[in-house]
Amino acid sequence: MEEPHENGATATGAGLVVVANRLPVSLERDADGAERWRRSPGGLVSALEPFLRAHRGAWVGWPGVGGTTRGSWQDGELLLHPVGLTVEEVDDFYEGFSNATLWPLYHDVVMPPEYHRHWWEAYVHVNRKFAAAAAEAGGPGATVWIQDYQLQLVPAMLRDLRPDLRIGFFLHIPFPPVELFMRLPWRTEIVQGLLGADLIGFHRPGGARNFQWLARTLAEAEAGRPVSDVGDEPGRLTVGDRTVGVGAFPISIDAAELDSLARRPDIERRARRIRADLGNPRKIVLGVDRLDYTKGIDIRLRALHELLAEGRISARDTTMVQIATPSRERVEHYIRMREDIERAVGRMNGEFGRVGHPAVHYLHTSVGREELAAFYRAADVMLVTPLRDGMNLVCKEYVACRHDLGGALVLSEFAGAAAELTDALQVNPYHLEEVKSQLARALEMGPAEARHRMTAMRGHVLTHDVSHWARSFLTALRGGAAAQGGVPAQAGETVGEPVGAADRALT
Ligand code: GDG
Repeated sequence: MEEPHENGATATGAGLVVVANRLPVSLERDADGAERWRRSPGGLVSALEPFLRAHRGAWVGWPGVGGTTRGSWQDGELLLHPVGLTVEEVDDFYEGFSNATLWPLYHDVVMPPEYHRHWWEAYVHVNRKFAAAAAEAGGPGATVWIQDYQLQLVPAMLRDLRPDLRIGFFLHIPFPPVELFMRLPWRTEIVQGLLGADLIGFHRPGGARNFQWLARTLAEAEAGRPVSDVGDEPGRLTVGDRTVGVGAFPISIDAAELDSLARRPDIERRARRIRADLGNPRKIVLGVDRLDYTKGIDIRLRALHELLAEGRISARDTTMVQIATPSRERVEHYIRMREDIERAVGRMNGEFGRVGHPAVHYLHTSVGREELAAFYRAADVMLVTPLRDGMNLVCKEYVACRHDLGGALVLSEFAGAAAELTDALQVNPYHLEEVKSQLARALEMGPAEARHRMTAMRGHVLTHDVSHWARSFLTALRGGAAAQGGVPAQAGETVGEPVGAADRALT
């Protein structure tokens, strides 16, 4: 990465701006106070960065360390525009309102959300900072794409500052059932904040429909075209003299990149080495998650425990690996959940492990991307059991890595991905007996059935990749804004434009 340098590019402004809680680079501070920038890899970054670079675009976000302030800088073709947060803002806006109010509320209240007025005030204040930074970064008539639950007030704030902009918003987590959303003391403000966008995207049509209902109920929006289950054409709402698109845009991964990574001989060798290091068990079961209470790690451990206790499987020939990436380590619920999971792992190993052969290998760490691909290649069964998940990219990554058409996927029906990966062995994670029986079935699945299921899932994942996601959102955003240029929104109207050369740069 180019060494950051101050740059005056904001004077003219970018034509395309992404606004996300985090920048695609993180500032890290050593114990002696020295600061270093590190690229933070991730699906969103790899999807949007080439596209942004092709447009000489800008990325607005927090650099990841409280208490730093610095100006924007150019990184090659990309303008990075940091939003500095104080340590208190990180506590109240990020760990508080974003991760201890909105995150559990939007994930079916699997943990009780906390409602604190000073957290909300920090959320409003920080959203205003992001809106101001986006207003500064965008050139005349620019397209601005705001990402995720931390920034739901930014669309309306930005529209007030810069009515010339075309504004899109995408929510990466589930949008909750209306009964749950209605508990939020600041529900109207959030809905009004989102309605500042020209297009609001969700993973699933159900979330988009919930939002349409709430917008009509809380913000006097008028119903336009309903959200349909198929196609990229969004539903519509009318707010005053504006039209707002509301639709489902299921996110995905860079499937081709992962497919070729997994085919590399060194990754194959590493996968064999992993199997050997685990003692060449007959079956390897894998879980890969951020250590989060929504991911159902406890459920899969319980299922494995009971299968072992009932003698339906044996720790002599079945080994589980759980990679649990550290996450939100200062939030109370996460501290307790980590203790519970580590206790469950310890109990299982105490009961079923042998010297040198634990039943569960638990890695509380983040592994490199190549290592991750090798684990996906090595695993006979992938367990993805969230209680609720907006999409879940891990299951798509597993599928992308299985060019050998081997391996079985056990997938929660409450992950957004379940609507697409219908050939997975689907489970209700609240139904322990079902999780057990599907896990047992996956462990016994014959190669012909595995091949049949994996072929169907790969057919979907390799054709519906992250570029497809970004392109369909941005195309709908252009069409949506164009429709507002004169033609009033009507049920059944056609939106969307041909994909231009700039959009093709994404692929
Ligand atoms: C949110 C929504 C939605 C995990 N451990 C390691 C590692 N990872 C990578 C995975 C995957 C990503 O992190 C996790 O993505 P998920 O989609 O599974 O989950 P969230 O982080 O909760 O993401 C989710 C997503 O946003 C996108 O919209 O799908 O529903 O909650 O890419 O591979 N990567 C590496 N080492 C690890 O140890 N390299």
